[in-house]
Amino acid sequence: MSDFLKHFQKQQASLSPREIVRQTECPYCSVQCTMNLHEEKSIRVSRYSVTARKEDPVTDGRLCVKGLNAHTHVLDDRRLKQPMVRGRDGKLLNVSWESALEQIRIQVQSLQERYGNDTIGVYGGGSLTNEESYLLGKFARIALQTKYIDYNGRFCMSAAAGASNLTFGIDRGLTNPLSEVPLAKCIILAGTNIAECQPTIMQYFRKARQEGCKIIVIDPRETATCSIADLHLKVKPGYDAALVNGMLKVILEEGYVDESFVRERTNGFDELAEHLKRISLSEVAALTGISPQSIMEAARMYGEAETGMVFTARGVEQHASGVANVRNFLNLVLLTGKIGKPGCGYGAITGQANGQGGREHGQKADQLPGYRLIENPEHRAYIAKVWGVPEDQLPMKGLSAYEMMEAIHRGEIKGLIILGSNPIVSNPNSHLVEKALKKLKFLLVIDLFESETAKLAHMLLPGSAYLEDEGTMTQLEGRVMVRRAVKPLPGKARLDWRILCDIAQVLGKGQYFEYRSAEEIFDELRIASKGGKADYYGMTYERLEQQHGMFWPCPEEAHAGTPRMFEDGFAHADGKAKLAPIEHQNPKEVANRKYPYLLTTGRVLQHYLSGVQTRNTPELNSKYPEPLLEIHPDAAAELGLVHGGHAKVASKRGSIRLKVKVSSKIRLDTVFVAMHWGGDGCINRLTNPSLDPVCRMPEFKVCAVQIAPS
Ligand SMILES: Nc1nc2c(c(=O)[nH]1)N[C@H]1C(S)=C(S)[C@@H](COP(=O)(O)OP(=O)(O)OC[C@H]3O[C@@H](n4cnc5c(=O)[nH]c(N)nc54)[C@H](O)[C@@H]3O)O[C@H]1N2
Ligand SMILES: Nc1nc2c(c(=O)[nH]1)N[C@H]1C(S)=C(S)[C@@H](COP(=O)(O)OP(=O)(O)OC[C@H]3O[C@@H](n4cnc5c(=O)[nH]c(N)nc54)[C@H](O)[C@@H]3O)O[C@H]1N2
Ligand code: SF4
Ligand SMILES: [Mo]
Repeated sequence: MSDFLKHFQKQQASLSPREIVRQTECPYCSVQCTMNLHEEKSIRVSRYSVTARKEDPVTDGRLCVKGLNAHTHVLDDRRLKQPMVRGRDGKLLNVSWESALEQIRIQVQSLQERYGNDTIGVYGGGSLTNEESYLLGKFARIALQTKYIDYNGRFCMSAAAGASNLTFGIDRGLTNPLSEVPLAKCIILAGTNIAECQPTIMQYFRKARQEGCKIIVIDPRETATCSIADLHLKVKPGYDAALVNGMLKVILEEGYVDESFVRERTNGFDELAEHLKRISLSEVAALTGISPQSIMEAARMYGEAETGMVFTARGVEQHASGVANVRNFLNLVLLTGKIGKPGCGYGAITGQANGQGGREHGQKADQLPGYRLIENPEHRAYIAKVWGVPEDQLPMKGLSAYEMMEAIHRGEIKGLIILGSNPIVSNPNSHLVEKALKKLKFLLVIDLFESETAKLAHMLLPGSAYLEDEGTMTQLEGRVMVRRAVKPLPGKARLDWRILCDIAQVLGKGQYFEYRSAEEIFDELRIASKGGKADYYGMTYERLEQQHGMFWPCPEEAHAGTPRMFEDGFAHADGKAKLAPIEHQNPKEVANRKYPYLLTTGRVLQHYLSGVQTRNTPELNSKYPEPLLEIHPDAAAELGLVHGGHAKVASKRGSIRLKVKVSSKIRLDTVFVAMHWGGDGCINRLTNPSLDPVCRMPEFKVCAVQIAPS
């Protein structure tokens, strides 16, 4: 009997007969805190509540406010419970599954006959299980035979992934387990607001600090995470690479380079050293707004420490130079030899529940399962064999998420199927996205709610929430965990993976999608990932449950998994990592006379992403019911704004009206707005869709704006 079952039975024995307790995992952030869902049955209704699990492998029995309230939206009566089709009058009508599937068949086939297979696009998300991410990629390539598939992780992880692939030859978010954080003697937290975004892992950093670790936070705002900082560098948004060049120069000149590590385990030192000679600390200070003394202090803290870790998140990554920004932080790690050892490593803190697994198994435009590449002939041949199709039937790569929206706008894609994302709220330059989605001849949305995007859909299908669905999720450490279903689906809702199989069936491709359970999909995924970079072959549901999750790569059933990466070598052919000189680039928009302030965007504790789930959770929404414009008191005074008053904020692309929150915690030249609202509260009406040349990440974290009282 598995540990999970034993634990479950023990719990049952200690409860009243009407109370049932089942283990589940939070649907929100990448920590994937496990929790107990209590169901108290009375004659007519069941009451649900949640408690933390002391046995959780990561959180030591902690949950944040989102996790404690996560079940609320799942139980909400506004959940979609029936397939719906939009009538001629624009109203949604309930239809049967048979009728919905038949209409999907007609729409897809007639569009593809007329405009070719690539006229249908697919758009996924990082909340989906590994099994669903895998299936969505297979669905696009086999059932629809379209090259157009991408997902919201493009906006999330792509810059860090791009940098890790270039520097290390592989991309796993955290190179070391969180349990090693307290072994670090210096930690850099750059553009990551852990206290609000992954609150239950703050304990590791607090513990490190108690053990004498120095913590440096790099953020234009003094966030809640700064409560653990020994040094806060209030960088100007968009200038991280410049700041790191300054730190690297100090590291090099003051002798903090680990020479034997650099010699034996890296390439590219000479070019980097040459580049650093040209860096001037006073120029860096002028660009970043950080004094030369603070730059030196930070470099010395990290350089002197015997062990150390660097973490980045979206603050550094969501830029048109996101890959370059992260690569410079990796230069810091490599130059000082702080990787591949206990308490030494790098971490890109993943965002979504399955942000890590979601980027490994083929829902990305250029990717096949196991982190294989769709344009690599050997990779194509292997996956074609697993799927039982001739290799030339697999499409080549398509476009990134925002570029797909542009292709829709140009009329090159006429049908779109969205599973688990709300792109009209989360894409940059959302005016264009709205126009594009309205041009579609067929928009199918599979969701839990009628999201802002679903409001434009021709057809809506009721999908499954985390309590109802089963599958594996790969959390931020690279640990794969099984999440069991603990509740039946509401109304006529269906499991997300089942819906994909049903659509494939009516499209005449049912023979490739004959699964009876998520576990069967996982068993196919294991084979598809075998020999790939993200190798899951050695994991089975049984092993995963017995061991409270396992770290990939895990190439054999006898393999224990890989908690710490790069102990002996990196994943490039010669086993070495690549140092790279990084030239600082200005953000695509800098402050100017017409648009004198810099807008940066991000998150608040109570809400999650496009807000569909958390705005539908009264306990969370009531605490932060509308977007706020965070602005420095001196800037507010100059503009004539008062706390609680309203302001109009405009960029070149659009404007919105927001309530003002005056705060001395933000830089004078910068304002901050959270991303969790659609419609008139959607900050993405303003954001800049300039994309990173390597990973196609948009510049969510900086654009130029003007502000006026309203
Ligand atoms: N409460 C909550 N938690 C979440 C989420 C959520 O929506 N709400 N979303 C999840 C997801 S998908 C993600 S991706 C993660 C995101 O987690 P984070 O990346 O930590 O969150 P953000 O708020 O987007 O950005 C982090 C910080 O970057 C700073 N920043 C802005 N511009 C710059 C810059 O140019 N340089 C630097 N160094 N910093 C900058 C911002 O001030 C902000 O404090 O959180 C996950 N957890
Ligand atoms: N300005 C700005 N924009 C940003 C960012 C930023 O920092 N600033 N961050 C970016 C980042 S990091 C991310 S990750 C994206 C996220 O952006 P989105 O993908 O748009 O965000 P979500 O709110 O997660 O959208 C999920 C949708 O799927 C539904 N859903 C949730 N779980 C399930 C499920 O299991 N099954 C089904 N069928 N539906 C489900 C929800 O109801 C919701 O409608 O936003 C990006 N946009
Ligand atoms: S939102 Fe993240 S930290 Fe909070 S309970 Fe859920 S998984 Fe844990
Ligand atoms: Mo994200």
